[in-house]
Amino acid sequence: DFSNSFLTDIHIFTLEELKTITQGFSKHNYLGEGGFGEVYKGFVDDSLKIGLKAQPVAVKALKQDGGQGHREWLAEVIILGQLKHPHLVNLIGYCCEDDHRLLVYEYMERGNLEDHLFQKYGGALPWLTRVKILLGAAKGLDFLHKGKKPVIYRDFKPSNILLSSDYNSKLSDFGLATDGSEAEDSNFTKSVMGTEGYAAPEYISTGNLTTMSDVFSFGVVLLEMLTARKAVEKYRSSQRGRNLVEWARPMLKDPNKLERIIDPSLEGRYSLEGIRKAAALAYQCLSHNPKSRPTMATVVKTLGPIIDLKD
Ligand code: ACK
Repeated sequence: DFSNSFLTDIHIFTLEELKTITQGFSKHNYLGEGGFGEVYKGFVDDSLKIGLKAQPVAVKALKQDGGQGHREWLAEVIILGQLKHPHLVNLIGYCCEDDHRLLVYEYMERGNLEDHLFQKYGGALPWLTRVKILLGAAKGLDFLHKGKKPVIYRDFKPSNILLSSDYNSKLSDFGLATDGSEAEDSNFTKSVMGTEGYAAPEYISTGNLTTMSDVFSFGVVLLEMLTARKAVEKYRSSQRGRNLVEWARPMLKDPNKLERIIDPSLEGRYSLEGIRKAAALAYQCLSHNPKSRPTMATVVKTLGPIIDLKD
């Protein structure tokens, strides 16, 4: 029996209402596949008479297999139902009928960061837009980490960062987020979950999951923003193909080599001081030793002033 008494301002939708909102989950409303379900665009309008303001929404329908899809639905309801922040995607409501599990979010006009960063939309993102996106995402992570019981996001990567029309960024997909309590009295989880290329080395090798695992993943995305290269691909260095972090790490801390890895489409369109600060920050976030990484609060403090430096 699922009680929503601890949730603030969450609307419970009927399946019928969600069918109306998404025009019967029509293919014209289909946005894409995420985690454990499909996402559709919808529109809440006043004719529904459910007391919600008229607005566009994104409706995620989780897999109906009773397994991972249901677990992800519950994790999202519990976490996003309680945590409200300008840089976490807003959960407007949910539906739970028979084995149907759906989630209704605010609609984010520009979809996810992955599609923008890796050029699905043509023109490259300007450097300061990239910093604005990173700063927003950093504030979202900082908020999660700062709670009485810190929440570890665990799956920080561009496809989980959603963008509004003015490039405000919000974290989405909390199906893997955890306060660590599911692994009995320690943060050592039995199976490593997350995404190759983004997960911290100590998490992959020993299952040790801390807020510093999120900081490493943040460093990977920061590096992707600097280089416009994907973390999961291999890059040649002498005879060996290396992943992005290993390939770029030495050049991040060498001012004479830094320009070799910066996204060429940014050339001449950034302040060198800002790029250097961002590169030094990425280097620290990507430390092998979790204790050498900055906290997300420090990341926020470091990134903020870069926005004030002129292009
Ligand atoms: O790049 P996209 O359009 O942004 O493709 C993916 C797809 O659904 C699967 O995750 C999009 N999506 C997810 N949540 C939202 C949302 N709240 N607003 C707009 N689009 C969303 C995501």
